[in-house]
Amino acid sequence: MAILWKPLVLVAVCAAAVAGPARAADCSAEIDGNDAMQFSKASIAVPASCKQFTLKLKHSGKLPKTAMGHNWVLTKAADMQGALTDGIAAGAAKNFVKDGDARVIAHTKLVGGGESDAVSFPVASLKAGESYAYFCSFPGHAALMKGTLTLAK
Ligand code: CU1
Repeated sequence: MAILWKPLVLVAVCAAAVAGPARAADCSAEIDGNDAMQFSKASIAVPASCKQFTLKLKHSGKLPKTAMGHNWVLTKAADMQGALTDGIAAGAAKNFVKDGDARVIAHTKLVGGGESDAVSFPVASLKAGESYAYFCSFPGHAALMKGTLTLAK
């Protein structure tokens, strides 16, 4: 009997190996912000095969958004500082994002401990080879809370 089932196991292992790369691209990512002013990811790769990409932001801490609020803002890396400065000036009521800021590709609202928010954006708004940055625009947070986003092949 032992000789009979061995080829079956081999077939199953091969099938799993083939299924891996062939499965549909993951068109979403989840990122965590915490009470220590940290994001759980330093980079995100968006598969080019996705039409829309969804980012879910979760605040895993306990502090209220007035003290330790987090958002997730996406811009070109070169636009980050300008969008950040204008976002901070816009204030908490605007989620620290300037109204109609064309540099901002996508952003969530500001969330406090235990809260979450999600944003979807068209992958066509990203260009291959361009360097994008995501960050939290709550005053003072972007020094630590930032990462890079790229369009993956
Ligand atoms: Cu933050």
